[in-house]
Amino acid sequence: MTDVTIAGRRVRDTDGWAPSACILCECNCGIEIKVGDDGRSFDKIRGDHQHPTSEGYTCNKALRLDHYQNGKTDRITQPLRRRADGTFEEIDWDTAIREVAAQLGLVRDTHGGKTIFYYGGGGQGNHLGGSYSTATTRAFGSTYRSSALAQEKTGDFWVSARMLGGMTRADVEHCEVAFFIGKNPYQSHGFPRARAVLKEIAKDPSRSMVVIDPVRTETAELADFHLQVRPGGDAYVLTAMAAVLVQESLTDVAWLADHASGVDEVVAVLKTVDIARYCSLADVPEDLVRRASRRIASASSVAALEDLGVQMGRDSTLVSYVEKLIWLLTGNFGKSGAQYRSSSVVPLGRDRGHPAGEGPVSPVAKAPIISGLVPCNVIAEEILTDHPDRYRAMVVESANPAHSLADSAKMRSALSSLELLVVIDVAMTETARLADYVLPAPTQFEKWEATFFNFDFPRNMFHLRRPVVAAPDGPLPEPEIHARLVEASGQLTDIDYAPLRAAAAQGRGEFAMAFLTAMGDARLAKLAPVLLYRTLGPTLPDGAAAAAVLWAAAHKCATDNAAGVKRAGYGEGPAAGEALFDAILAGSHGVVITEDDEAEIWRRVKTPDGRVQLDLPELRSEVAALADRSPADDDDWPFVLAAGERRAFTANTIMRDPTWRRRGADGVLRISTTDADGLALTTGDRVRLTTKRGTVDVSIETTDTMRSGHLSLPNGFGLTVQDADGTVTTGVAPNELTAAEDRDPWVGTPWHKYVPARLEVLESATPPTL
Ligand SMILES: Nc1nc2c(c(=O)[nH]1)N[C@H]1C(S)=C(S)[C@@H](COP(=O)(O)OP(=O)(O)OC[C@H]3O[C@@H](n4cnc5c(=O)[nH]c(N)nc54)[C@H](O)[C@@H]3O)O[C@H]1N2
Ligand SMILES: Nc1nc2c(c(=O)[nH]1)N[C@H]1C(S)=C(S)[C@@H](COP(=O)(O)OP(=O)(O)OC[C@H]3O[C@@H](n4cnc5c(=O)[nH]c(N)nc54)[C@H](O)[C@@H]3O)O[C@H]1N2
Ligand code: SF4
Ligand SMILES: [Mo]
Repeated sequence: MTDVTIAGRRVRDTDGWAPSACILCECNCGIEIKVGDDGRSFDKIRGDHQHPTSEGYTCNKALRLDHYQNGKTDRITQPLRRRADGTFEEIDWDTAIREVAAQLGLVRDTHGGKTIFYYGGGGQGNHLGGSYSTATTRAFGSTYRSSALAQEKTGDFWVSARMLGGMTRADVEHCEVAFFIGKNPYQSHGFPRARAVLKEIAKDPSRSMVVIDPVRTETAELADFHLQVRPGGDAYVLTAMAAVLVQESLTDVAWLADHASGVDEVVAVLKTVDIARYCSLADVPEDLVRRASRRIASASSVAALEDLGVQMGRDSTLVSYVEKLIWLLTGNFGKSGAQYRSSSVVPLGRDRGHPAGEGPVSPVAKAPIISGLVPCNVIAEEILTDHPDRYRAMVVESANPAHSLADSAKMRSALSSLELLVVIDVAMTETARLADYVLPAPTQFEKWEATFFNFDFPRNMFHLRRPVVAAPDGPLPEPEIHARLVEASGQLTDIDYAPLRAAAAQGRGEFAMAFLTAMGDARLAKLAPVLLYRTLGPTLPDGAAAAAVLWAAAHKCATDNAAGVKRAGYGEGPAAGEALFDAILAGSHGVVITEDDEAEIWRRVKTPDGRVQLDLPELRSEVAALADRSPADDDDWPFVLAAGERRAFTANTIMRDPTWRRRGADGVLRISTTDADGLALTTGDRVRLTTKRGTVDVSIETTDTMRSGHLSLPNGFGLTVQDADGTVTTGVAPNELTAAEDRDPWVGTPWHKYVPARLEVLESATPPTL
């Protein structure tokens, strides 16, 4: 095999396999792709053994990535402008950029830049382009933004910031006990080599797995303790577990004395908990809850992972808090196999941790802004109002909010009522179809790309991916789109670039000095990403201009994590930042960026007294108040629907070609065998599913893995793509059924896993209604 050259650059290893990464979940496993003779098709995909964390591992989904690159995806390759009749016309880039910039400028001048809202910035595989968006938003005076993180992780961010000074992760690979709460890593992953690690834990008699999930998932099947909780009962079962630790004197008193504040306040509440009653409210046997809690207490290390089952549940923030109490009361932070705070090239979840009511809020709904993100569930109501501060224009980049946010009908009407909607995407998505302008980007295999989801310990890594195939004529990479928009705003010109370009031509040291000087100018500082892209960018090898922003990020990483970066072999001082950046540029299979020890974790605990904070008074009071409430039962809605389950072949909305799925093509509604028998239903029958927000018809699959009263629909379905024969819609879009107002009282995250529902039988022998 010979090298392949794209635009004069060698991009393939000599044996014809090009290193890249899977872009379908946050793990971003390293892969190698063999491109066919046509220069486009992905003939073969295999795990990349040189990748520092996945080490050759992939799941079934990576092998289907050709459907993203070459499938029926409604790819867009020219900028599009909406005509008065709602159809689109192709326009050239100069026109597109000029008009978009003019219209953003008009909204800013008429209503203020704060009425321009930015959404997205990357899916599971692409954050590099979105990192240039801050220059665009600042150029047009926009301040409010959000992304998918504000419908899943913000409760966790808020609690973690206040208890531990920032986001934590779990070292599942090395733990004695793995503890999964509303998380099914067998399908959804969430840590490297998940299936292999789960199997290792399951077969090792000295290790255990505890799972809290209403479904006997593939993960629960491997567990030693499966607490098959009533949907929405998590606050009770977790509080019962924390209470067992306190009431059976299983807490790590010495560790708490050394490391924690606020212990007495929390212990006082947990002492009063009626464990038997809470277990019965959660519908989990008390004996099982006690045994699981004792196993956690006796372990040398516990890695706990909560995810959407609770983060999109009714008590999500409360549950995030109690879940952390359990591992903190047992001393499971700051050591191998437990929770940690990691290094990062670009940090996520940068919340300052304001107590409730004290932090920034959104302009109309006054909803708390966590980590800079407006809660997704209030976006539509902040548009559909006559409030003077309502959002009037929106830029959506690499996201599909018309499909992925709660209440699609309301979201569609909000997006349609904007004065301006600009969408930057690779495909004509549900959101793009509502846009005034659609700006096409190359796919993630046609450009330099990276994710910022790297939070491993003790070795953390970063993977800058090279293009694998050539982009078609037409699309522009996101950094180029942002640079052109900023330039069209008139805020950056060649005069600003000239000194930096001259310095870059002399070398990185000279560039660093010139860049520092430029950052002293507030106007330039706020546009830094584009400034880097236009000046340092062109000097980077192999056309890696998009990586320019990583130069500053690498320097910051080396300053913030000096010891870890040094241990990873990059030296010290400013030279370490340069060495790290060069390694990232050269390391096409991913590179280790830091080698941490446990002291590093504690150094990152930036709480006021440097100790972990157990007592968050508002949430402690809510734990105490659990005694006075019970899970709601509503005769109108005999079922609870989990809207958006991860299955073997689901992937948010990045995989638009329905034929990518080898199994589960229809996206069936799962229902317990008990309930199906009661309705005389069987797999393949059709039902009408109704929630307060919508009604859909769907095929069912019966299963004995589910509790009676529980239903589940997969995520990523209900996409409409153009086919030679017209349009095809596959399965049900979950957010036709969810309501924007159903959200967490603390941070506004949605209740997608707790949607009250009812069923009618459509096609079956007997038609009763439950
Ligand atoms: N295959 C696949 N993997 C993915 C993705 C994908 O689309 N497909 N998406 C990625 C993304 S973006 C994310 S955020 C992660 C999400 O990963 P997960 O959170 O693991 O995924 P889910 O299947 O949405 O929810 C997890 C579990 O919550 C359970 N659950 C439902 N209701 C409740 C409840 O009331 N209490 C409890 N305790 N559990 C409940 C469900 O039964 C399910 O097993 O997955 C990532 N990985
Ligand atoms: N009911 C319900 N709703 C949910 C969930 C659920 O469990 N239930 N899960 C939620 C979760 S956890 C998440 S993370 C969100 C995800 O929802 P979103 O954040 O909206 O993201 P995706 O569906 O991944 O959409 C990514 C978009 O990026 C585009 N794209 C792909 N590659 C590129 C590229 O290189 N450049 C650009 N510019 N665009 C590109 C794709 O075409 C697609 O339109 O969905 C959420 N919605
Ligand atoms: S675990 Fe599977 S879906 Fe996630 S990145 Fe790896 S191969 Fe892709
Ligand atoms: Mo997600």
